[in-house]
Amino acid sequence: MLNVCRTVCSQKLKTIRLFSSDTIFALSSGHGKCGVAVIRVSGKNSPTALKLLTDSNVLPKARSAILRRIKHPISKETLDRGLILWFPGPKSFTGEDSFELQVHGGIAVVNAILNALGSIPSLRLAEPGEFTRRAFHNAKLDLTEVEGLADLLQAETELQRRQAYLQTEGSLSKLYNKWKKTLTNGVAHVEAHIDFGETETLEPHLIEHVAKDIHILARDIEQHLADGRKGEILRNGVKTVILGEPNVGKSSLLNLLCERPAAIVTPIEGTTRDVLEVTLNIHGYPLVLADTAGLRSSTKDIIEKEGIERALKLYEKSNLVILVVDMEKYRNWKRIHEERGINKYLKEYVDKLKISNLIDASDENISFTKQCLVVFNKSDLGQDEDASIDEDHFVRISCKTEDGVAKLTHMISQKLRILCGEPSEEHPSMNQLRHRQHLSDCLKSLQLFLDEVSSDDTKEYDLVIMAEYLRKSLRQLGKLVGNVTTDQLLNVIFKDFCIGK
Ligand SMILES: Nc1nc2c(ncn2[C@@H]2O[C@H](COP(=O)(O)OP(=O)(O)O)[C@@H](O)[C@H]2O)c(=O)[nH]1
Ligand SMILES: [Mg+2]
Repeated sequence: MLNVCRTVCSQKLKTIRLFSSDTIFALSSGHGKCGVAVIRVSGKNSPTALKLLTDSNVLPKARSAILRRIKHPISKETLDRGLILWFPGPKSFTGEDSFELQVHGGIAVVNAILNALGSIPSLRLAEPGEFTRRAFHNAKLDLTEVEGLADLLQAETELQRRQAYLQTEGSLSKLYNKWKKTLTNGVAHVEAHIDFGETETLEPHLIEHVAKDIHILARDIEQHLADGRKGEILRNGVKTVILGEPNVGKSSLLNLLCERPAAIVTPIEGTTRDVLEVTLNIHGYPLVLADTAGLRSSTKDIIEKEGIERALKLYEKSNLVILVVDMEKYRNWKRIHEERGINKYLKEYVDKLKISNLIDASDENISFTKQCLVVFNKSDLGQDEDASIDEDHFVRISCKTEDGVAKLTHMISQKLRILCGEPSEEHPSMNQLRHRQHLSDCLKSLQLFLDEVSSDDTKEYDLVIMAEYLRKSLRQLGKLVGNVTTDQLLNVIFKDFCIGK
C-alpha cells in the first residue's frame, strides 16, 4: 500500500497548482482490514488538500466531526463517505494545520484515499514518527512526553499503560521543569553576583540562599535516582528466572503459568537446555518468565553444561528468582535430619546449585539478596505437616493437581508490586537509562557546587566556577526534557514510532 503511495507521490500531477512543500499524510490506524480507518494530514497545505478532497471552497467547522463525501482531487470520483475533523494550528496534535479522515477500513478504500492525497503536489507520505516529531518541534510535547507516547503505543499491560499515560500527560516533564526553574534561578543569582558583586541592590547572603535551594534539589534528585529502578523494570518487564535442580518441575511450572505446553516436560534429567522465555501479564504487571536448565555439576553433557551457564548468567541479571524445590526430596531430607530446619535445607540447596549468594540464612532467619519466591513443588506426592513452609516467601504447590497455584500467582503479583511500584502522578518514576544518566550527571555538578560552598570558610566563593557547575547541571536537565538535543538523539527516540504517529 505504501509503495503505491510513494509511486504516486513521486509522480506528482502537474495539472494542480504546485504547493510549497512538506505537508505529510499517513494511515494512522493499524494496517489491514478494519471497521474504521483514520488517515491524518498535517502541514501548511492541509487546508487546500481538505478543500480538494471535499470538493468545496469552504473549510468545515474546526474540531467538529462532519460527514462528507471524499472525492479524488482530479477525477472528482467519490471514493468514500466519512467523518472529517479539521484542526487548524496551533491547536492541533502537531501544532500545524491538520485534519483527520475517518473512513471505511477496507484496504481498497484506504489505498484510494492515500493515492488521492499523494496526487496533490507538495503532499508526501509521512516518515515513521514524523507527526510526533513535528509536535515536539512545535513545543506541543517535550522529550519525556514523546517517550511516554512511544511507551503508550508499546504498552502491553495495565500498569505499563498507566505509567506511560501519566508520562505523556507530563508527570515527569512537570517535575523536571520545576527542577529546571530552581536551577535557572540559582544560575541567575550567582551570575548577578558576578556582575554586580555584593552591592546594596543584591540581597545579602544570596549565595547561601541559593546553596540552600540547591541542597534541597540535590536531595530530591538523589531520592528520585534511588527508586530501585522501578519505572525501568515496569517499562521493560520484570525479568524472572525459574531455577532449581533437574526434575523438580521448573518446566511444568512455566507451562502452568503461561497456560500452554511451551516447554518440554519429561522425567529425564537434563531435558531443558536452552533458556525459554515467555511474557505474561500478572495483575497488570509484565513478567518476562524464563525456564532454565536444571542446575547440577555432575553432568558431562556439553550442551547441558552450556544450558547451566546460561541459566546462571540469567540469574545474575534477573529481578526476581523463583526457586523450585522438590517437596519429596525435602521430606526425605527432613526424615534424616530431624533436628535441622528448613533454612538449613535451603542454604544447602543453593550451595549445591552454585547460587549461594542468593540466601543469607541462620537457624531462625532467612533473607534473600534479591527478590525471591521458594516454590515447594510436587505437594501431591505425600502428606506433610511442616508448618514452617507457610511463610511469606515459601509456597507449596503441585504442578500436577494445580494445588497452590493461585496462592503462588498472588505472591508473584506482590513481588511485582514491590519491584515496579504503582505509577503515580505525584511521584513519577523515570524509566529510561537516558533519564538516569542525565540526572546522575546533573547531580554530580550540583554536588561540586555544594562542595565549593562548604569548602570555603572565608565565604570568598569562586563564583565563576560555581556558576559553571550550575549551568552544567541545567544543561543536563535541558537534555532530559529536550531543550538541548542532537539529531542523533532524536533519531534514536523517534525510531520506535510507526508511520502515522
Ligand atoms: N507428581 C508430580 N509430578 C510432577 C509435578 N511437577 C512436575 N512433575 C513431574 O516431574 C518430572 C520433571 O518435570 P519437569 O517440569 O520437566 O522438571 P524440570 O526438569 O525441573 O523442568 C516430569 O515427569 C513431571 O511430570 C508435580 O507437581 N507432581
Ligand atoms: Mg525443564
